[in-house]
Amino acid sequence: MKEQNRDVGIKPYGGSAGGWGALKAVADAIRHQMAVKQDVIALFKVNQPEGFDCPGCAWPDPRHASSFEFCENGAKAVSWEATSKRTTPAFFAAHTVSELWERSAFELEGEGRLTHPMKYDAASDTYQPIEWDTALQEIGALLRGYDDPDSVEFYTSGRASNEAAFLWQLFAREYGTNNFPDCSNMCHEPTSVGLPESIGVGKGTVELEDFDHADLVLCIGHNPGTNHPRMLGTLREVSKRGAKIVAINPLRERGLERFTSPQSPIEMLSMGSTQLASTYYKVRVGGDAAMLKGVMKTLLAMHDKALAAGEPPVLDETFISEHTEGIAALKADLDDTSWDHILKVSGMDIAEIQNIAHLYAAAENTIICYGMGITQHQYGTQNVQQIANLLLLRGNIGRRGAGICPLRGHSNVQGDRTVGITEIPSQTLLDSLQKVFGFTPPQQHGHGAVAAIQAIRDGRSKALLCLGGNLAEAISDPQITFEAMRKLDLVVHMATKLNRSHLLMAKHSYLLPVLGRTERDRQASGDQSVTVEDSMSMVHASRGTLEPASPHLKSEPALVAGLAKATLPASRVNWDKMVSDYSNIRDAIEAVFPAFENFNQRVMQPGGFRLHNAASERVWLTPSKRAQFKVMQGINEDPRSLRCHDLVLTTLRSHDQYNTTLYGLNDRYRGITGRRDVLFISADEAESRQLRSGDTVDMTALDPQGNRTHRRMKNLTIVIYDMAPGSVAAYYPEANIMVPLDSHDTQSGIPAYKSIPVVIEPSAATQADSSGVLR
Ligand SMILES: Nc1nc2c(c(=O)[nH]1)N[C@H]1C(S)=C(S)[C@@H](COP(=O)(O)OP(=O)(O)OC[C@H]3O[C@@H](n4cnc5c(=O)[nH]c(N)nc54)[C@H](O)[C@@H]3O)O[C@H]1N2
Ligand SMILES: Nc1nc2c(c(=O)[nH]1)N[C@H]1C(S)=C(S)[C@@H](COP(=O)(O)OP(=O)(O)OC[C@H]3O[C@@H](n4cnc5c(=O)[nH]c(N)nc54)[C@H](O)[C@@H]3O)O[C@H]1N2
Ligand SMILES: [Mo]
Repeated sequence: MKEQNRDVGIKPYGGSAGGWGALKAVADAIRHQMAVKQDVIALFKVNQPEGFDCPGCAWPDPRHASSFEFCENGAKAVSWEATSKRTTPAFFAAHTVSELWERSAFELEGEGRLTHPMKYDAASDTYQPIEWDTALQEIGALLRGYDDPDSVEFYTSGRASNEAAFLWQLFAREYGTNNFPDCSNMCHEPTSVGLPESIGVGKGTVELEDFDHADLVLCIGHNPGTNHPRMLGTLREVSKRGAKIVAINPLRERGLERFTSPQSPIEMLSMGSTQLASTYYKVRVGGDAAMLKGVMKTLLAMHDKALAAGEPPVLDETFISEHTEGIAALKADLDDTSWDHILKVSGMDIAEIQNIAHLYAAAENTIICYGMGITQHQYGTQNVQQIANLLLLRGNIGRRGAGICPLRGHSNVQGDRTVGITEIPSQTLLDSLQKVFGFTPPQQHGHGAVAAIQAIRDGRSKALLCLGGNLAEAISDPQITFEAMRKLDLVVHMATKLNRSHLLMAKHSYLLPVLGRTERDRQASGDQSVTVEDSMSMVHASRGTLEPASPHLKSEPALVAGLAKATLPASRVNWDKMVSDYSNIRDAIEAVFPAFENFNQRVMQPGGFRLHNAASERVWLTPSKRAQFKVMQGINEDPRSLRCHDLVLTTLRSHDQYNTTLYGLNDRYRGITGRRDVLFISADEAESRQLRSGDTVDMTALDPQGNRTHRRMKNLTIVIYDMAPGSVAAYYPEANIMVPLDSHDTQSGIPAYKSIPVVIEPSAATQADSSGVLR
């Protein structure tokens, strides 16, 4: 770092990830921010056979884990839900919606758990309590009144259990639509769309045990210290075994560099730590595909050279000829891609790219992990496919210690997809629903998240029902989205805590409180468990142990069933039976999806079971029954990549947030305290603009032609950070105002949250807004 950041609240972080800092952060958070009672903490049974699944992330548990694996951000996620604070009818009576709108996201959720079903009253501009039955009947009547079922949107956030999600899609499809915007559309859609074309399966191929056998783990575009902290324990083992970890990320993230395991008394007491990434490469924001192509180009050259010298081949030629298609086209594309282009777009040196290729060639088994740094781009799907290409070149899919590992987001986002939350259902799924339930599901495809907002904006969609989440704040372009939402006829939110989406009032607006995953779910047959699927296709049970936050809460499955009954009086589904005992829902899931054979029995095994994954066994479910090398289309001609805008903005999560939920205003590992109105930039980029740390700037988004737009963030405080050239970073969701709704990956529709061309200039104002809260 060339210069110390001099402003208050910005100080480089010197420690490792984890360690005493993590323990202290949890203790502070639980005591102060989250107001969790001591006796409740004793009930935490996270990720244990008898307990609830951690709502924090989708990283799997080590098999047969007997003890609670400590994770700072998991503890925060649980405590945030287990708070003793309540958002009651008295609170809503005392504050108009217009007044609440002025509050920050942090303040809104900070009010605690929702306790009663509420309905908006326009005359008083307040939410008022309503009886459950009245609410359900009113919503049912409104839904029955729409001529076209496709004018209703059914949103899902990825915390919903398999049971809730399955009933949700059943309700929507019997109602008559495939409109399933969901958080996956903003997250790993490029994985769901890109991987089936490449390897026939839209999921990762590795199991946790594969990390015990890998020689090389490439971590591209994810930040496990904050977003998947339990992964650090796995990486620590990899590193201790002497295997290599290589990080490729525009920002130097402490969680990829060093870790002190709170599970290790020796590391904790000696203040020691384990090095994670042996090498760290700073790729330019949006430069991954170019970097990957550079690595493959090098690999091909190494292969030719080895063959000429009579040395062992670098590529796995047997695997390529027996299992794949398209190598010639890939080679031609790599030949056509100039080093000049690769270096310019990736922002890396040729030596760095060659180094990655040499490490990859030297490793027997390689796993590539990736997150939002790969997916949330204009070319997110093609980025994912380039990763698959690189793995296929050396046969690194479908054998022990090797494979592709997308790090999923929400704890059950993968499971929701598996049980039918998709706007592009397969014919097999639709036929199967018809066979099992006897109604004809709609055949035409529905809306994903961006398409849903567009339909609402254009008045084609009239109603939005949200099973959790905060769609309005999570999606791009709040300028368009907020206005669109206010035009709806009906909006129904099923939620645990108050957020900004709930304050965008439709003609008829309902806010319905649900049980969280930590809470006991009592139904007619007794206490219920639900099930979830992690990033590695492991399905296991989760049973809440805490007393519900209010006696008026409904479980998500019960609420969805209630809505369905109120909407569809002639329904073919026995909703009461489903809800009385969730085993009946699991039987129905098994009847529709053969992969869930013996579901109720297998899920009772400690640790659950793994869903079959054909690609892991080298069975390729592509049309030609072979894995496909995919050539990038469009990018070489695209002005966006060729022109190489001077600065590209990426949007990030801080250490103190869960998506749109802010736990606090700190970002410990990046050295930020008490604020979020910052812009990360490298020392060189700052110097070339005569900017110093602590200066304030205004940032303007550019359109693809490089013209200025009206999208602007003002008074951002410069933070000099060890990061790639040509790149700047700001926090999500504040920076969503910089992303136009129509700026998304053409294949998967994912908003390009992480490739926004921008310019920055010194602020007109001399003083930064130090409240740390941007609205
Ligand atoms: N505590 C906590 N846990 C979470 C979440 C949370 O908000 N808080 N969210 C959950 C969800 S829904 C998700 S999807 C996951 C998200 O987990 P991640 O995928 O880790 O999410 P991000 O913070 O968006 O960004 C990831 C990393 O990508 C890097 N990056 C940015 N742009 C680029 C690029 O162009 N190329 C490359 N190579 N890297 C880039 C950033 O520097 C950052 O380190 O975490 C889940 N877990
Ligand atoms: N710029 C930018 N935008 C992004 C991203 C980014 O990296 N950059 N990331 C994207 C990603 S990966 C995602 S996944 C989306 C997140 O999009 P969402 O999943 O829609 O958003 P969350 O912030 O996770 O939702 C938080 C709300 O969920 C509700 N909630 C919490 N627990 C429960 C529960 O158990 N049941 C129910 N019914 N409700 C509950 C609470 O009311 C809380 O306010 O955002 C996307 N937006
Ligand atoms: Mo996500």
